Amino acid sequence: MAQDTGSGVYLGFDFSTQQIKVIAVNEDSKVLHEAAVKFDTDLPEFKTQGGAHIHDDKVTVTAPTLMWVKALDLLLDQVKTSGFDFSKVLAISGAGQQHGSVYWKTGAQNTLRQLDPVKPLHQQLQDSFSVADSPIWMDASTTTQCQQLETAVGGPMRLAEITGARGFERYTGNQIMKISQTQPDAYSKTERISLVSSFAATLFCGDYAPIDYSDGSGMNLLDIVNKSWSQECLKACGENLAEKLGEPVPSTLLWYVGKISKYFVDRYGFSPACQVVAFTGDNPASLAGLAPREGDAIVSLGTSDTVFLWLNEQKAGLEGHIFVNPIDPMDYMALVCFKNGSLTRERIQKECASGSWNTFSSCLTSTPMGNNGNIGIYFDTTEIQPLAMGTSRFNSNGEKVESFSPEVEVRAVLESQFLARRMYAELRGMSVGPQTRVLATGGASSNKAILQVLSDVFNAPVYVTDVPNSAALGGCYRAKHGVTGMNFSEVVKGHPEPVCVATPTKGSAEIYQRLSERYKALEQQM
Ligand code: ADP
Ligand code: XUL
Repeated sequence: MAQDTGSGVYLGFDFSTQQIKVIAVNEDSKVLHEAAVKFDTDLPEFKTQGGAHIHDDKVTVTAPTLMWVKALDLLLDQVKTSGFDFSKVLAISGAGQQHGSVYWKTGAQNTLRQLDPVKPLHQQLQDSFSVADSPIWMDASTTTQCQQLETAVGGPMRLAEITGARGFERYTGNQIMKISQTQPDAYSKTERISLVSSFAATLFCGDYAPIDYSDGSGMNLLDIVNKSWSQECLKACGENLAEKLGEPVPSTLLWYVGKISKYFVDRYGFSPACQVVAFTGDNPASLAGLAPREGDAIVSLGTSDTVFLWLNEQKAGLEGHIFVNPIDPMDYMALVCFKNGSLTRERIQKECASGSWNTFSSCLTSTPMGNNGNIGIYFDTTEIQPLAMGTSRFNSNGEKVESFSPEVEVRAVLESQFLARRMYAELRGMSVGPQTRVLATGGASSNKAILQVLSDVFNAPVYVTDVPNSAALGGCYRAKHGVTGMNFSEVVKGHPEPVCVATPTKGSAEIYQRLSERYKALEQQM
């Protein structure tokens, strides 16, 4: 293994929807090691699909908390077996899928402080959760709670002004409110509530790690201007909630989090001096991992699709989300998220392209921009904006049709997805044009044919870096930023320059301008 022994090493973890990944980099940002554990296939005993359990009502979506713990056991065992020298690691940080919540049962803190290095974590923490199934970002079951919260603070716009977003079903405050209402006993036996990110940091610290401002912005609970919990929101969501959440902290400052726990020192050979820098959400971590320039728009094509950008100033709105910036807490980050991302593309790939991404790509290259006027909208699960579910197909006359040919279907799913990404991101402050760099990341960013459609629909060049795991890499950079106190631009000095992989095809602007108007009208009908 390419481990360079001379300089320090930083580890970045990504606790994402379908897997946990880790990346190790050296002082020059060179990737030394990468590994991953996939929930569905490496931990089949938890019976997840895409890392989650979709309940019978179709809107409740959870993941077994203990599965994440066991995945970390497996991942670290795997990295250790490969011969990786943990003693060189100066600092770690990482990311978690946003909005998901973990409920630590009274007494769990004691267990965390006394972990036995001979045993895996999942054996010791199996009784530490008061709610066994963590609600995750794909959950859409809390519409009632969103309305209650909005009403409590004076309406959706007021909630957006305080917390950066109107009430969104997946936002953690609404999820907590639901648990406090439907499982009051479990709620009262909860001594601490973590986000997936702070839960992961907690495992490494062997004690409760705080929630950082940036991921904390995805809860409908944080006052994103004053950087403290909003008392009005806390009160509406659950009793003694401030106590259960702990104080939020800036995303970058090291001294709030701490050193790696003795458990990891004894079991894996980490240095006792190894620091843990606050973990954050996967999208904020990706912002760090892509080392963007001002004006770049980032499109992440993972389980969810997200579009996000760095903002110097923010203005509340009802669409999309504003988070505290993970690198500079005085700045902000705008984000729009779409639930029907890779898993929807994957379904169409299975049904129309024999399960092959190559065939899927050929369908894209063999069909024209604009798909001869055919438009399809595919919401396999309830979408975030619009809050709608189901599939609709329209021909060039705007008539509803039952099916498309496989090639048309493949192009239709991408065109409508990217038209929606662009339309909603523009509402949140994105402006794209031929000068904008669109930085693509996430699983589907390895597919050039997909990125060509993205470039055509956005009418902007698309870039990728050769490290597709930007959230995990962002963990490495944030770890280094946190412990060294260097400027962020210094931290990412060795970051590989993004490479342009697609530029807009001639004529795309006009075609997609027209299609965009039609898409908007059809979406409204849904
Ligand atoms: P996560 O949200 O778990 O971090 P990733 O960013 O790793 O997810 O993306 C995983 C997804 O990437 C898979 O569900 C798969 O559909 C998609 N994917 C992987 N390879 C390709 C490809 N060549 N073309 C399109 N999509 C791909
Ligand atoms: C962002 C969102 C998703 C998750 C999972 O608001 O819900 O992107 O972070 O990746």
